[in-house]
Amino acid sequence: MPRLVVVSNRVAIPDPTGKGSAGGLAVALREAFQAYQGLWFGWSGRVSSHPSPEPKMVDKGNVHYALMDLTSIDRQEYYNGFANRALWPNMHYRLGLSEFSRADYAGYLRVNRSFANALVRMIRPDDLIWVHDYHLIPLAAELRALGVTNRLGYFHHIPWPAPEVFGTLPGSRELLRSIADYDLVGVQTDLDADNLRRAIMQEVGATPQGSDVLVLNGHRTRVKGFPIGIDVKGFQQVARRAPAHRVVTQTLASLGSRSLIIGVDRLDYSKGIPERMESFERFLVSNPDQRGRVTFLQIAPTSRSEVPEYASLSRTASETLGRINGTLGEPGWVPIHYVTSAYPRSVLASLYKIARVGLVTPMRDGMNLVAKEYVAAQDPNDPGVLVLSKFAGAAHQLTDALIVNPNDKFEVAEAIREALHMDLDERKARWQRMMKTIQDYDVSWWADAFLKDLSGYTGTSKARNRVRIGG
Ligand code: GDG
Repeated sequence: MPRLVVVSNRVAIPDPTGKGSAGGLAVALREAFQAYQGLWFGWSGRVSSHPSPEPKMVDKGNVHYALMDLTSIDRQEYYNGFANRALWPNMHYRLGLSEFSRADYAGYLRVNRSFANALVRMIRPDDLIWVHDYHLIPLAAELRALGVTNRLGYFHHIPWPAPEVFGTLPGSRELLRSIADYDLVGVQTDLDADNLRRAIMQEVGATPQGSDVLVLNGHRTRVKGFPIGIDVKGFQQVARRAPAHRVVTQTLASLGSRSLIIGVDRLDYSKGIPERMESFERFLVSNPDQRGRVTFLQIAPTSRSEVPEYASLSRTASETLGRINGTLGEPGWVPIHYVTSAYPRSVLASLYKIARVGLVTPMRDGMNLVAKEYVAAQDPNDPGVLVLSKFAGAAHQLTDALIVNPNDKFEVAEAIREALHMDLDERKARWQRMMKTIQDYDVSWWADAFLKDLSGYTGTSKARNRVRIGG
């Protein structure tokens, strides 16, 4: 049996408090590793003036972690710079925010090369290698240049934009050529797959073979949608437990008979947080009878605070919050509660369950796991309603949510009204259909489907399809 080697920008060593890293990738991979043993290689999150070219090894449970430090220039150019100031905004259709710098791009390529140099020494001939996300697009090309012939897979967690959008980024052709060095490229939706295939064909001249395979310089790459899921059972178990945490009991006490609307997102401009607050404001203005009867809680853990656009978003969110609470609040009722710290998963699950409405309105999102977690946490006998942006990958699957355009505040406000007034039969019917989808396509399905495709293994049972580590 081949061994599984996962490579991602950050390596998330399990944190027993449950707070840890709030990123969706960390959550999904941690859950995937429950079933798959192996090696997880990536950045430790630490900066050092003279990082060792060899990773530091940590063994926990069934996973060996290989951790690389970066210099502060690496972090600035590779992570804050090219990955998060050029690629991230471009791939979320925010061209006005995309800042390209040649130095940052060189830093991005340099870190990918140094990761490949360290990783190549650890790879065994039959290892399956699964690389994650936009920080590491050139890794396959670097590994191939070092003679690696293993099966190489890449999963892209964020949207792949239309070729006309991606093509505005300097270096985009080189990135498309290097992504074609992977054997399998997974994206969140069929739309993303179509965008990426078109770009590789139009920009670097690959030829199609069948519906999802492209051939470039004699190498075949399959590009396909694998919508990421959540650990549904695990999340339901957490949600069923009694709400013991102070935050949950206080929220319940302060709500009284009011309805709760919840939003949970990293503080990121792709998530549409100030826009969502303004939609809620529009709802209160259009429905004055609802003032004092509903509270919107937005949990938004701070993220990427060294990147200037995130600092600016933080100011905008606070200003929008202050303005709305100042103009619409009343003694004894604050319309929007806004917190920027991270909470344990069990607290999130309890809050999702209490909330009548899950408000998930990103401007663009690869998938959005919060939408799925909100559905999983609901009481089957009295489920809440999901309001979901049409620009989240999740909207391709959760078609029984109230689907909205987050740019249209009137439309979102109307969906909030509809959600709060929806009768029990309709809430149950919509929830049951969404629940079936998230159960059928949970995180184990996602990892199994990707790895089965990558390894070319064609067994039928779930257990046989699993890839196990040799030691
Ligand atoms: C990227 C893509 C794609 C949030 N706050 C806390 C907390 N979280 C958890 C949520 C959820 C995860 O973080 C966020 O996942 P998302 O999918 O919503 O978003 P990104 O972080 O942007 O993830 C995204 C994902 O990768 C997976 O492929 O879906 O499109 O952008 O699980 O619950 N967790 C805890 N405390 C918090 O305060 N413990």
